[in-house]
Amino acid sequence: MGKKERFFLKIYNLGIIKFGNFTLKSGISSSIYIDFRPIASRPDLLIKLSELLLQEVLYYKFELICGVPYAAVPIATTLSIRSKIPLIIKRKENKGYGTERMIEGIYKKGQNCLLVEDVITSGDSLLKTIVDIEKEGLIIKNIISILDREQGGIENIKKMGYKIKTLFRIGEILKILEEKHFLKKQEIHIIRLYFSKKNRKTLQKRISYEEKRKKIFHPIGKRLIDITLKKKTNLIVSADLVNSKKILSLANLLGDIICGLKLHVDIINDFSHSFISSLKNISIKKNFLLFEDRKFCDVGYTNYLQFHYGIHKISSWADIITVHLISGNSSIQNLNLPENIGLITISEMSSIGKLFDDNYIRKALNISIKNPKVIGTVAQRRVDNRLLLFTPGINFSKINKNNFNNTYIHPNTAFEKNKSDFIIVGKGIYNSHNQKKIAEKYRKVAWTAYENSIKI
Ligand code: 5BU
Repeated sequence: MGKKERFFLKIYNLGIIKFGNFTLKSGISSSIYIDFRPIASRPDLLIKLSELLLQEVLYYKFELICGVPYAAVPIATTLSIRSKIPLIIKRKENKGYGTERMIEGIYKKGQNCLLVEDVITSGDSLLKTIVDIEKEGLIIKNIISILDREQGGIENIKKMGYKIKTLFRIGEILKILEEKHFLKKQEIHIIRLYFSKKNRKTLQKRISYEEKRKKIFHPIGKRLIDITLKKKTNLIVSADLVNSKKILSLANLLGDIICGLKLHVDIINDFSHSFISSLKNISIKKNFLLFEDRKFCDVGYTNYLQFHYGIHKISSWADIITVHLISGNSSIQNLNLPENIGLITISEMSSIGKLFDDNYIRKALNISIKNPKVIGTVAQRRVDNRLLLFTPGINFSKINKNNFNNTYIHPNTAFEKNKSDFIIVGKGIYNSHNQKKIAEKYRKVAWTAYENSIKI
């Protein structure tokens, strides 16, 4: 057994591998979780680890070192102390006051920085960090990580033109642990199942609507998929108009090519229940669902009141409603949701400067997965296969004159990269001179992108 392997057995004893049901930062679900943070409390092991990592990057030229926050920060710090190469610190989020810098430390534009990561899964969070560092004018050519979970991340990063090395690969360390009898029978079973070729393929592959339908038990989730398959449309139009007649005419015009119409009922100047009943009739005739994007965000009881009472009486007509989880599980537990209404949670918003961070998103996804009334979630990343993923902030053009600080992505990115299931388009359609033509274009592009993404 080599030096590297002996080192791994030492850190394994710190409890860095946990078994259970986890949602990773990338949105992928996993039965094993690997966490290198305990090493930070063992200076002797941190020094050993930094020596092993430095050997890997011996021939790389770099003038700065940066760790992906937070797990890799103590590791990068030790690397910096041992190599005498300066450290810079990448913030996870903007402080919101003072200099608002994302990178702390002393550096000059054009300097070459070595990036240090602990675990690579999909590579998405690493690529986000790279974007932030490159924005500061620094150059990243080389990346070093401790462990590759062998779930496509390394390939994704290499595809973007970066050189990446890892100390360990999951397959090889699990083999050592098994050989040295460090694992219980049950643990070996869980690992084999999770990392089997078939499972790896399913984790990387997008799940088709037919397969998702089997995983979703809520009748509204099933109905939405049935409509989508029947009409070959995964397009939801956001009718953010303040006049009820305009909404009705948009619904009539686009009803045949959408699977859902999304409303913000509280912006309609002339709201009335006769408007709602006309809209409901169109939705039945043309076979699409009505989404009320109320984003309930108060404590449970207030959410309940806002949902059932007031002039809008949302619970009497909506097929689907959106809810924030900012006040925790109780925001959805006490809604007294009728069986024929599905919930969409907001795990992450599309706005520039959003406050959602990885931790919040992970917790929101965990609540969403456990609640059978939740049919899906909104997020700008891939999520667990058991949820339907809805993506707003969609436009053919990324740079949009009237973006009002929303981030826009192309439908292809939503389906192919994020494995989204539905796109939500507002201004891109209702502001157009030819709403029907442009909506049909969004439908076609989105449907083709979905079909292409199943083949990947
Ligand atoms: P747009 O005109 O395509 O930007 O409209 C997007 C709609 O989606 C609009 O009604 C927003 O309120 C809604 N939205 C969003 O843009 N971003 C989010 O993260 C969420 C909803 Br959640």
